[in-house]
Amino acid sequence: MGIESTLLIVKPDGVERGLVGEILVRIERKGYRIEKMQGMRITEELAGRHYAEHKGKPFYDELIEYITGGLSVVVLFRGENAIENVRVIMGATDPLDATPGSIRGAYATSVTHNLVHGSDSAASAEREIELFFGQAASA
Ligand code: DAT
Ligand code: MG
Repeated sequence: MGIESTLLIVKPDGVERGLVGEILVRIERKGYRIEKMQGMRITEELAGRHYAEHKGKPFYDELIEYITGGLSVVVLFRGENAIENVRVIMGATDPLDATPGSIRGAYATSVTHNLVHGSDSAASAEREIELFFGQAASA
């Protein structure tokens, strides 16, 4: 709650499909501001640290292959209740469950290729921002 920072990733399918602008504009128009942004190909090492909580799950290998398979755009958004609101704008993890007005509900068809990542808690946001932008960025 309050003014928060959160990490959003437009995953490789979003970049390949030319949806970066469409995705970011929804979050900007809701009221959040881009503080940092970088295009990068996420390495296996970074992907493994980012998705450490999912290690050992049946979808883990596919997830790592997908997130490292092309260019991603990594964004630090900041504003009032940013963490929870960005998750709402993204929609549920499985696009079948996502509301049609959400990013995943509007543009994604598969739970693997679900276009975006967003931090799911204050602890995750702090950890992920540090991982992608370094400690100074998460203050
Ligand atoms: P979210 O990305 O909504 O935070 P998560 O953290 O539970 O969801 O999972 C991370 C990613 O892993 C998710 O965006 C897509 C993939 N994933 C999750 N559950 C899956 C499943 N049952 N089958 C295939 N991929 C899955
Ligand atoms: Mg998650």
